[in-house]
Amino acid sequence: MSRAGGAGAASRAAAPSVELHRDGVRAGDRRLLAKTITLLESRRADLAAVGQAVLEALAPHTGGAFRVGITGTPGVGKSTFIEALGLHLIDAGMRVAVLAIDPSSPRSGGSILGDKTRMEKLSQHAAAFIRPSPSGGSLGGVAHRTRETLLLCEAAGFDVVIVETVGVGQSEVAVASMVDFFAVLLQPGAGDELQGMKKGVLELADALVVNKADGEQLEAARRARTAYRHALGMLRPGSPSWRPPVLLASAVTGEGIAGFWNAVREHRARLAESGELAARRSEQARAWMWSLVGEALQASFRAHPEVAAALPGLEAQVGAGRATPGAAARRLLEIYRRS
Ligand SMILES: Nc1nc2c(ncn2[C@@H]2O[C@H](COP(=O)(O)OP(=O)(O)O)[C@@H](O)[C@H]2O)c(=O)[nH]1
Ligand SMILES: [Mg+2]
Repeated sequence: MSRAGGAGAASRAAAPSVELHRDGVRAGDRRLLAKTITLLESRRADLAAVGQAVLEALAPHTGGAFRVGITGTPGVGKSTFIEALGLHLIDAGMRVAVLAIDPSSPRSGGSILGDKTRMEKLSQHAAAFIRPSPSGGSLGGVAHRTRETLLLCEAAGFDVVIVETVGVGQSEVAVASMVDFFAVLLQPGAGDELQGMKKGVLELADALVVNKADGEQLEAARRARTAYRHALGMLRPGSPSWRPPVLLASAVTGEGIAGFWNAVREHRARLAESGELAARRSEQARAWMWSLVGEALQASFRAHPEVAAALPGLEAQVGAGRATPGAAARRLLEIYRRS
């Protein structure tokens, strides 16, 4: 018994130290930053709890970065654009973190890992930190981990945190809900894309960027810009102090990269002045809290033994139209509340 107790004490002693990780992240140590993120992503409750404790300890040091989201269909050039932008910012003396949200990413590594070849220069830079999407889990879970990582990167002193997402599902909404500036990258051939593009995504955008505006595609890109300006003109602006611009960019020529960053800075200045930046961030934080509450409640609901026992039958009845969803939900909640 005392032996077992001794072994337990030894393994507790070996548990990762909150202070060590906190101080490491604070000092901008990328290795300890990566380790802390791994703790937060851990499926082991004890390790995840250490990660949460580190995050809590660092909370006073968060909030200092430009938070920029980039979305667009696969192949539009997000990773290439982010690398060019990242190198531009590093040239200007900034430190840049790149995170990804890819709910479809397999366990073996997210899309951004596959893209790492395209961010080769950036990933080798001492002033850059690139982290692929957390793997597995729901979009909600992946988004929560990415938010936490974003905060850690801020505590580590990164000046800019860029969150990339593939334009699938609701991942754009998830990214837009954690950044200050949300940009949509578009292909030079506008017509079809306008048709296929979810209108909701246009409404979320703080800027549209027609990418690959180079070589033979330059003319098409200019036409696309006109078409998108028209499309945006028909939307009600989301902010009284900002009209989303439609920009041209090319990672090949470098054209438009500096212009994009100027737009981000201009947006920041105006929304900071009007108070919208602070309002946006606090609304995002409140929404995040509620989403965590919702997830925890649902987990506790599903874990309830009697609910779990009743669930398959009731679900089947609802599916077959033999019970209404409302009646089944009331029944389940009754069972849940009973004990
Ligand atoms: N001509 C041109 N090609 C580009 C540009 N940016 C990216 N590409 C190419 O487009 C393809 C997809 O780029 P990638 O960054 O992986 O796209 P992602 O899937 O959106 O991350 C690659 O073959 C890139 O070389 C650009 O500005 N101009
Ligand atoms: Mg990519």
